[in-house]
Amino acid sequence: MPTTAAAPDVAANDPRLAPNFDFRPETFNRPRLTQDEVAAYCRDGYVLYHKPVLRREQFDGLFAHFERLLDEHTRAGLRPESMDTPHFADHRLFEWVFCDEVLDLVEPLVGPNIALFSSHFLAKPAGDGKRVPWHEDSFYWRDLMEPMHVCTVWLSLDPSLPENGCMNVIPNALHGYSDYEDVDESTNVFGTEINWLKNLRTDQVQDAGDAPKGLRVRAAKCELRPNEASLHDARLIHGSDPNRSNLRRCGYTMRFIPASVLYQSRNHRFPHQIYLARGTGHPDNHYADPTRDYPDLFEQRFGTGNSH
Ligand SMILES: O=C(O)CCC(=O)C(=O)O
Repeated sequence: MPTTAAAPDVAANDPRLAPNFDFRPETFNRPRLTQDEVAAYCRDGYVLYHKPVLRREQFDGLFAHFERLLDEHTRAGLRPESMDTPHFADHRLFEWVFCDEVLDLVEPLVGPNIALFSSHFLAKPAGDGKRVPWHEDSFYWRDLMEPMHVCTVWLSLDPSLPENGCMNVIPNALHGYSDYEDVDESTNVFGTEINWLKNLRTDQVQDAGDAPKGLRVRAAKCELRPNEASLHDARLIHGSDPNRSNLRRCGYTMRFIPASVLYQSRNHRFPHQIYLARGTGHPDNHYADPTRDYPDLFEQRFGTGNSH
């Protein structure tokens, strides 16, 4: 089925465009997730965090930094969606990736020993932003770690709305290892998709007749203001529609694993490395140095297009 959703433009005075800087005295208290939020994540495989993630100056700094990186990236002729593993080439990003405001958000979900698995600026330009096929991250990462335990913080840098292709999830769809088919990479961020969901727009998902037995198949939209986030489990089915609106959509995905996970780097399809963020690591893992850049590694990955 073709993906031809009409996406209306977003008005400049739309209240959903304003960054969430609604700070309260308890905003940065630990733990940053309530018991209900942790329970929702465990049950549904994701949770929406409609509270400020970063302090105002941190968010503004990250946003300005991203704009500079995006400018360099697109001037090199590359698609905005393909800003994968930028932290390999730019260790200044660890100022945000390893800040307490982010790590305190994932600690209730992955525990006190935390490693960074990956990061990606997934920017969909206004007008022709690509679709993200329905997928489970765990399918692509299945040989890389034991056990499979990745929590992605999807930090909204731009407003993330149904109109501009916000991320969508199928709550509680946590099988993790579905069957996949090829899709067109000229219109999709990567080239494979869960077969029974192939090319379905978010609003068509509830009609999909081929869902595995017992699976509740209604997609939920992860609508977020800038400086809010979603957190999702690697096994969750998720994806996003194309961006045909007048508004860019960018999320910074920061993917964390418990540091006790054994990471099998030799199985990675692309050159890759992990970093210890907090606490104690697994004795058999090698952790890269977050105070330096790895330009050679970044070059080897350059152009591969996505972190899956
Ligand atoms: O940004 C999107 O639309 C999808 C993101 C995604 O697939 C992920 O974070 O794993």
